[in-house]
Amino acid sequence: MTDCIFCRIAQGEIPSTKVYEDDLVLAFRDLDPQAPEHVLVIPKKHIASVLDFAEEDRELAAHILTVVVPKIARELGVDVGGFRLVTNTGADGGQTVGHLHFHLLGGRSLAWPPG
Ligand code: DGP
Repeated sequence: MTDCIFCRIAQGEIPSTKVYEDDLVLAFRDLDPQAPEHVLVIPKKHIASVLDFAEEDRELAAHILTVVVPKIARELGVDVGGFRLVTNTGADGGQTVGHLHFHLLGGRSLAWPPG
């Protein structure tokens, strides 16, 4: 989708600070970090939100959760102290970009519940 900012980042049309990339997934630093480590993990394919994962995306979803997120967490060093993985969904969930993304936040003690 050419009007999707994260599709444009995935295609390299908009610069980002990459922390991980493979054929299916890109992870880059959030423009407005809410923690010392704040990375966005996105599928390169346009998926609007976690509600839009289709049957054909099973391997992609598993890849993100079982390979990509643990690898990034270990590389950032937040696996030891802990971190938060969250995907805001829809207006009440606070989603502002309509391309599925997982926030990986760490490097400080995070409060709960979120606002
Ligand atoms: P959400 O509110 O959950 O949809 O999160 C969207 C996040 O995306 C927000 O934390 C700011 C970040 N963001 C928006 N535009 C850009 C951008 O152009 N570059 C980067 N690196 N992050 C962006």
